[in-house]
Amino acid sequence: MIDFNLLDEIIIQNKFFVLTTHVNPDADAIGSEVAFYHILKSFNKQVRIINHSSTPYNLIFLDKENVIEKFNYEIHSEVLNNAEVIVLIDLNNLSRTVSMKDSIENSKSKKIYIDHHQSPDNSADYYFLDSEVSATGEIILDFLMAKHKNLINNEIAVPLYAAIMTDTGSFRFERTTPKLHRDIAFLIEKGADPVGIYDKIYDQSKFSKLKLLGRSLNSIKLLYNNKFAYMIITQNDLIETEAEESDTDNFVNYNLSIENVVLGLLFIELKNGFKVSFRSKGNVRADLLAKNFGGGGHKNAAGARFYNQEMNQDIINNILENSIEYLKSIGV
Ligand SMILES: [Mn+2]
Repeated sequence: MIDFNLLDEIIIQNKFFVLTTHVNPDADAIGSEVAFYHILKSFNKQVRIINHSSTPYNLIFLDKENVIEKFNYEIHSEVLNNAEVIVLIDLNNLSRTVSMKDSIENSKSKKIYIDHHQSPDNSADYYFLDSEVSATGEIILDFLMAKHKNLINNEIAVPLYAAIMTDTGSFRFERTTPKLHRDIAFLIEKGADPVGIYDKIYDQSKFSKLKLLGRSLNSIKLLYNNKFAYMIITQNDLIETEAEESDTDNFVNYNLSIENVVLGLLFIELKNGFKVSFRSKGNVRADLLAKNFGGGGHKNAAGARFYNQEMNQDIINNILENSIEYLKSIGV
């Protein structure tokens, strides 16, 4: 159980907060940051949001007041050093802040994690973690429902709804509980519009994204009695379709839409390395697989990044073989 009284105390006792999140932020990351920003503002705190990555184009509407800044060492290392509290949202491993990591580590500020992933590192002073909930946005919503229900207005309801809608796969993943639906109903009463928010996030894609999705689907291969699927996106695919890395969000889930598939991987070649997303069904543990390669995540959704490593056939085969060994080991 998260100690929300402690979170309250930290808010009351400090004046200057910097919020940040992980590389390649999703709607849970951005929505939770924006919601927490407004919570702190309603306590008359000084708040800045500084991220390593720019905000993906389909999530810019969540940052209505345009308060999210992109990290620039010259400008922001001093800001991070002067912050009383750095709030790390939707991550629990400092390396996920990439270019900001050293400045955060060296800052004399208190550091807190608000997150729903497993296996946190020990970089923070305070941990507000719950790996049993669907989204970091749900932790923030729990905090508000427990302590400050009256603060929930449109400015907070919209980003929290977006955070939770996306991390629950539009309210269908395992942790979509009756309690979550009841709290979401409250957000809708406070002005979160399910039709409009879904449309902005998922149905205003650039054509380039759809072209890239087409290529990814074309690349799918089935292994291990058709229970294991994977797809590959190369830099060439990204360049030729003019799509962006953030466009690939959710592509990996298409693997699991194939009958009998219980494990799906997506390999994406980056400018300086590559990343692999793991998705699974039921008791097949995506997080354990990702962990073999220095990554992590949730039971059924995880990832690993390989910096400065070429994505060649050998390393792909190695990861595929490792995955098959794992499936064998658990008797799938
Ligand atoms: Mn999340």
